[in-house]
Amino acid sequence: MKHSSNHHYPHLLKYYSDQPILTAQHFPIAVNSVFNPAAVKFGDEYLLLTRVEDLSGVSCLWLARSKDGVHFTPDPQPALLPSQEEPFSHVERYGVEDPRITPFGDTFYITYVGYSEHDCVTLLAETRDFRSFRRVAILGLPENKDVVLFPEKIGGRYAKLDRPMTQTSRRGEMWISFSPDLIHWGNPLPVMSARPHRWDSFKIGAGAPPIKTEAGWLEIYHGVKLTAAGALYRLGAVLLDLEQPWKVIGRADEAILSPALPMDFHGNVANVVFTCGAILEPDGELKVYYGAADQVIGLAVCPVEEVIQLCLKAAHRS
Ligand code: BMA
Repeated sequence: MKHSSNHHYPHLLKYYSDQPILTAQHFPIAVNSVFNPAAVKFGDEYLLLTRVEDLSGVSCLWLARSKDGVHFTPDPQPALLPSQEEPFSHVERYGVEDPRITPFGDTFYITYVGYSEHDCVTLLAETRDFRSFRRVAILGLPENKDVVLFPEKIGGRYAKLDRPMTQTSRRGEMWISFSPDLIHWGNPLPVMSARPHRWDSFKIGAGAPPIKTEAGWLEIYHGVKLTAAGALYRLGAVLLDLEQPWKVIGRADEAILSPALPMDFHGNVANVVFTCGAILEPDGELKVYYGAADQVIGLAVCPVEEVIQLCLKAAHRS
């Protein structure tokens, strides 16, 4: 994919454009913001399942379709509104947020976050055709978010990454857990923590669902640093062991995307780049769709091999 030659930006991911690829203005009704999309290829189309915050401040999930991965047209109606049905209505009252899509056979699983007076919980829905959607389960207790499903079973069980939050330190760490049926989850293990004094020093969470590579599961995650101006969100990369994905093979020292464009700085929440979806193309290009400043959607790209090498460089040093 041709991208603007923005070599003066230091990070590994390069902006496809210095303009957003999808904004509130593209939608058929007035909405506040469009951000943090899941991304997947389906037939001959690219799909983004975007988080859309309405004018009352409640988010729903809305599908947008594209032939080229760049020009997206939203569907006439949202895909998932906050549920009115038990048990989901208990945990989605204030909105559904930050979806991730994992293809699994001919089913597409959608992991997402429900927000309510009970704080945030992780949930699972499914679709086969991106026309009708079915909720499957509430995956766990609050406070938890940043939930991604692996696209294959690990040791015979489904596996997910998520981000429980500790109450005393407010630290957010990445955990893995397992399930025989996608409903009952257990055997949790910590995978990765925030790194003191680095760009990901405050909290971290999974971004795109893990991508299988020969070098390991590639996870594009977000990290937060607290600055005098507030939280600063960046993207990083880590390789996890293919058979024992709670083991880190290599975690890149550097952030691979950091707010640098005007749209990353100016929006509802300044200084945020946040991903819920990346697509690995057959030619090795990694397309990372990201929410810019919780307002619009941007696209950044890079050969996947460069991201892998950055992770392996860190592996060899440690
Ligand atoms: C996180 C999530 C994201 C959001 C980010 C920055 O906690 O809620 O949806 O993009 O904060 O505001």
